[in-house]
Amino acid sequence: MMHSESRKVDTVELVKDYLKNPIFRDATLIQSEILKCIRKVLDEKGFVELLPVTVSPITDPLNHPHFETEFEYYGQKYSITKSMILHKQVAVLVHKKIYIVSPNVRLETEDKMESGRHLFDFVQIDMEMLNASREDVFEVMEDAIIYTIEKIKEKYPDIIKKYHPDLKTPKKPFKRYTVKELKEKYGDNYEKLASLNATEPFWMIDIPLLEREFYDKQDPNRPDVLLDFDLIYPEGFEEAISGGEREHEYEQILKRMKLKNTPFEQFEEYLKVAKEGLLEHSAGCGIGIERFTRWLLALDHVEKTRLFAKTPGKHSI
Ligand code: ASN
Repeated sequence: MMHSESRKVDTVELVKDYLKNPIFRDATLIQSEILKCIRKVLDEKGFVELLPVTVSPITDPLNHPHFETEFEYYGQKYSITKSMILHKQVAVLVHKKIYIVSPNVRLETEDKMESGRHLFDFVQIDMEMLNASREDVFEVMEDAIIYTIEKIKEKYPDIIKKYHPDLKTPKKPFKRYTVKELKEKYGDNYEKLASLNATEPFWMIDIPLLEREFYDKQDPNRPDVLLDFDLIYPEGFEEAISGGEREHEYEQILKRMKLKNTPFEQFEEYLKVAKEGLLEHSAGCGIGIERFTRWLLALDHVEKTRLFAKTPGKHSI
């Protein structure tokens, strides 16, 4: 158990830090520009921005240990959204290209306190495209990242010079590496080591079947891997994006749930829609806004990228 002192935050000192430490001002300014730039690219490509779902009886089961946020309201159980993935699969039937600036609450365990990459309340821009492949998603996100970096370097050269003077604008197409390739080269700690060795962001593709949830599509030709991906930042900043092509066929979703002992009851409403045959093939992803800010400014921790940040295991306001 972590000593309780390490959890405590002196709120008055924190507010004083916001006022005198330029990091908070600089990082929130850059973050505001990130939001504007990604929105601009997605809007120009014909995406429709939807409002976030913050509570629902169904949410992302996630693939790592965490605490639940369940509460009951007039006889129905709700959770705070961990990601809007299951809602995106439905929303994309209404508009073919969608995105949401989506707050997610994931009650991470305290061992994530010092990872530098985790907040238990964070925001991702979650996008989804109907009838699309992962290549289509790469194209959109590469444009969004390149445009954002160019714009920020142009508009805030002094801030970038101060925090990340050697920040390079990546070139399209970003490189792709399979998990298998990375494991062979770097061993078990492949994500961290490959990130440390890279000088530009790269796509990590073909994640093994059991390492992701039932909504990411199994490759029909190579059933031990998924048609999904992460984007990895260079210089040791690790995961930027995760996404994939989606399972939409009821039988396949059930099979995938069984493989990981996912309790059907929790996804009853989602399964009803899938059983009715309403879901269609789609692909999409989410980009973490605090992590993008952290990388652009080469900060040691995402908690410096927002006011009132919620660090796993720590107290906060
Ligand atoms: N946003 C991710 C996706 O689209 C899901 C997640 O955040 N777990 O696949």
